[in-house]
Amino acid sequence: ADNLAKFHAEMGGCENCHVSKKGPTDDNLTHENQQCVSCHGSLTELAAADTEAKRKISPHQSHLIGDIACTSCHKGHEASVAYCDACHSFGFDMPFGGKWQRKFVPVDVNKDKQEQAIAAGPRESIDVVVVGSGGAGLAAAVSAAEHGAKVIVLEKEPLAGGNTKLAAGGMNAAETKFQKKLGIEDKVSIMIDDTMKGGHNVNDPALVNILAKNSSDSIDWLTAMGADMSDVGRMGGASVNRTHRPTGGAGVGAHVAQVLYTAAKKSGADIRFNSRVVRVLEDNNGKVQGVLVEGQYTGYYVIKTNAVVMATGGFAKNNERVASYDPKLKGFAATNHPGATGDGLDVALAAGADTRDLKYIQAHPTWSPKGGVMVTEAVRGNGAILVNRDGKRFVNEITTRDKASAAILQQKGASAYLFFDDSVRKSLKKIENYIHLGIVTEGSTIAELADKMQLPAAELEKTVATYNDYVKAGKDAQFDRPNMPRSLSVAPYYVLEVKPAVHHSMGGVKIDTTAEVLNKDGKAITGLFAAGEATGGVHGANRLGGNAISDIVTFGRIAGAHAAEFAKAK
Ligand code: FAD
Ligand code: MEZ
Repeated sequence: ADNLAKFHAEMGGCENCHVSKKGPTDDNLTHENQQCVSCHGSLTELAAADTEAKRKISPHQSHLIGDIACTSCHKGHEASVAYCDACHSFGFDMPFGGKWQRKFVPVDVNKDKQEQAIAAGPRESIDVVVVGSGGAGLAAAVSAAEHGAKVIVLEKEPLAGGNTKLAAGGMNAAETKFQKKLGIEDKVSIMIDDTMKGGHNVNDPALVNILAKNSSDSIDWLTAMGADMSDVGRMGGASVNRTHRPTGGAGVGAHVAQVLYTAAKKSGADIRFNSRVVRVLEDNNGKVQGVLVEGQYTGYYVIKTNAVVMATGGFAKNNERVASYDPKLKGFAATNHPGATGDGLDVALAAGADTRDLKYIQAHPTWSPKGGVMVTEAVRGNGAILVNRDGKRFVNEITTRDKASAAILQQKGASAYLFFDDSVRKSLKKIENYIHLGIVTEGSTIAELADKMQLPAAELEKTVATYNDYVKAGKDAQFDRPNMPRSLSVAPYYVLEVKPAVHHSMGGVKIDTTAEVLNKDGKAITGLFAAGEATGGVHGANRLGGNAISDIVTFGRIAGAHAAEFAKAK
């Protein structure tokens, strides 16, 4: 046997995995995954066995969320590939394993089959279809259910969470109960000013207004569902600490996405994986009538609905597309999940949506080339500094991302080193993940660390001593860094190499304040809503760290509520 399917068929025929010889009956591969678990054990059991075997990194334990199907990695009729390898390179020894690769397949392939499925008519009907199971989609699904709608969520990837599950640093919100408890004085108006300034005033002020005004309520909404958003830190471009995340500074995205996923499931949402929406179907007047789905195993089919929420995220992982809007980013790595390719944008464009700000694409300054992962801005927010190959600081570390990325690219080798001490490590749980991944170098003294990294030891010691003097004086005389929460003087010390990677597409489809998608005449497309990174206008030319999670929760809620109300009124 040269693949898992043949291997299993030799033991007991196709029915070893499938209900019948005809193959899978749904795109979640529900029956097939039950078969895997019944023979091999659950993910939790397999992770426990990995711990017993003292594997440092277990392929069965991760930051991924939701009900992770065995078939996300273990494939029957093709080579099995660890999903983690879309970002990492763990090189797990998988049975019948292959190398991670993903080719972008445009949404308009197989036109004939698509037309046949449309001609066959709808297979089912539902109040609201949500496209995408990231934070915006799941928030929309929960909110639509809260407003009385029955919901189907369609997700093209084999698992939930999109980019949301990767979010690290936190969610921005102003005038929250958690800020109040910590004595942080903030105002909705300051969040608006920071967001507009960070976005170079290219943002749609009406959308920014909604973002900031609803941010505290969105924190409360998540908290009421069981989220822990009690730790408050600072991201670049913010005037005050307003970035909310779980206790101790744990990653925000996997937590929020899991809370929303659980709530969406509880609300009765039917979440279908391996299910790509390739077309929004409209009548002759441009009113939404349904969606055409490309089920990876069940083929093309139509769902009838009058209300569709496009929550398909951005396109930062599609470098061809990125470079077509911003040629400077050609060849750059990306921080994003593999599904961030922009097919949702193509679907919305075909449905007549207008777009804005597509040329504004953000590079995150601190991506680790060693680990293939983004290192959260919260590390800098909590006190880390950036140094170059001469061991010198060169920028206000918590300036906005466009400026920090540009400054790093100007350094020798177009990369920099993130330096911090043990007090920073202890202040932020997320750092443990980077240590676990083996991408951080440790030294018991600054000189030892510098030697390990081939950095000039005396210069690095001088840089750190000077920075510590600034912390004491409360003023960064060199780069005017506004927040210096702690001096860097507790051994051991840590360093990792970082460079910019494509992170966020600020542009997307145009929406109004009710999350309705607008066409080129500025009119709403009846029944089409959108939220999250798929949209443009909230972040202008440059997004502030922490504002995306705020955006997707608030606008996801708004889109879900309006879609449900619209469906009810039909
Ligand atoms: P996503 O979460 O990306 O979800 C979109 C989903 O739609 C995906 O699952 C995708 O597969 C699916 N999809 C796409 N097209 C189709 C289709 N045609 N049919 C069906 N499904 C489709 N922001 C912050 O505010 N704070 C942070 O700390 C933070 N950290 C980040 C860290 C990383 C590593 C990354 C990559 C981003 C981070 N961001 C952060 C940004 C933020 O996570 C994203 O902007 C946000 O989560 C996007 O949410 P979304 O729901 O719009 O899209
Ligand atoms: O908003 C973001 O993208 C963010 C805060 C990322 C991070 O550095 O953690």
